[in-house]
Amino acid sequence: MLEPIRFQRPELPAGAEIERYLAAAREQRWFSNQGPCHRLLTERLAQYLGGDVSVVLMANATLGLVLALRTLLGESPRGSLVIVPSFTFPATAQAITWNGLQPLWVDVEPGGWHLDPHALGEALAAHGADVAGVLACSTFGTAPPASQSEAWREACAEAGVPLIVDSAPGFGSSDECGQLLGAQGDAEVFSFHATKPFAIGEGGAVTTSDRELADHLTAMTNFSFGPDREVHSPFGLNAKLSEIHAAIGLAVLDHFDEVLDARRTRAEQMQDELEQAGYRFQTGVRSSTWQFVPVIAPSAEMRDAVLLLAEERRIEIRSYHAPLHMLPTFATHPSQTALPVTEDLARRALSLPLANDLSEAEIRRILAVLLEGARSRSQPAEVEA
Ligand code: T4K
Repeated sequence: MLEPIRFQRPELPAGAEIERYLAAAREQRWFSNQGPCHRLLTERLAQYLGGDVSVVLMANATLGLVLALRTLLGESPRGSLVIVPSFTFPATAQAITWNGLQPLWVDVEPGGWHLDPHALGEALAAHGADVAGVLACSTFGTAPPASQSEAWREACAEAGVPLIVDSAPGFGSSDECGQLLGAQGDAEVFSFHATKPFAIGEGGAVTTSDRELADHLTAMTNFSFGPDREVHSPFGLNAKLSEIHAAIGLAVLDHFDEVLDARRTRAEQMQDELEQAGYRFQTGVRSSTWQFVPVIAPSAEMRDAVLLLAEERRIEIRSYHAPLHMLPTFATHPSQTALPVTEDLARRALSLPLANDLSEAEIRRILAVLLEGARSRSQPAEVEA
């Protein structure tokens, strides 16, 4: 019987590589609350991003989103609506509702599957002062084209609302100009969860070009204590990254370029073969971090056939999460208009397995399922015709 292929199989650095950094925390007997590993990782991640943004480490990206929304939209936001795509992971919307705000779903554009700038403009115009802010997403970690990111920024500046970008899997991705993610909007949020390319177990970061905002967010992660030991906001909480996770992050960073190379080589091989068979990939995906391999099947029927065949062949190919506006939990929140692109992409979406060490034989097994699954659905239609 064939070995199963898991959707993901994360790796952490070897113990000795982690211990090399953790030794400083042991020596100082300092294991949380911004110890030596935390400080070094903050500095090295900012350098990795080019030195122009500040990095605030978080216990996970969900808390990063909760705090970025709370801080940027204010403790009494001007409206309660946060414009957000529905084609994303539930945590994006949960961070909004945790703040007592409500999502206003907007559509994505068909090429890159990011927040459609045109739909954003319409939503801002239609809802005016009821809009508290915008939460755009790089749901799959791929950078939007520079012009699109700029269009989001301009629309938000014109409307006078903050822009936050959830780029959870995208630490290390760059756009067509080579600009690394991390400088989008007023703040950008990354996840370092085990299943992300920058995998440390649990963790995340908020990046921002605004140093004052970074200091404020840092205090928020630590119960909003100021240097005077006074509590400065009732909304502080504990969102600190521990020293052991920071030590893992430092060890990950030492080999991160190799990890990205390994993921890109494998994903590009799949992309090259699948595009020839009619499967579609996101615009700009070549310089993504590839948390997994997101792909759009030529039709919903082919997508379903692939999922069935994958199960038979013991390969954990997934669809993607249902669009959030279609989930009962979130369905009561308003949509700007119908979301035809989101719904079409979701019906045809496939998420293919990826791992740093996915073997050639495993890649061939995955590709065989996609190529055969697509053929098995197209055959009867051709016969009938
Ligand atoms: N925004 C976006 C756009 C996100 O995608 C996410 C997280 C967030 C915000 C929030 O970030 P965090 O607060 O988590 O930092 C996983 C992750 O749990 C989740 O972090 C991630 N998105 C999401 C896309 O993927 P599941 O429910 O798919 O995980 P699960 O348990 O099904 O595991 C996936 C695969 O990995 C399976 O094949 C099992 C395998 N696995 C998993 C773990 C944790 C392993 O082999 N080893 C492991 O240690 O959500």
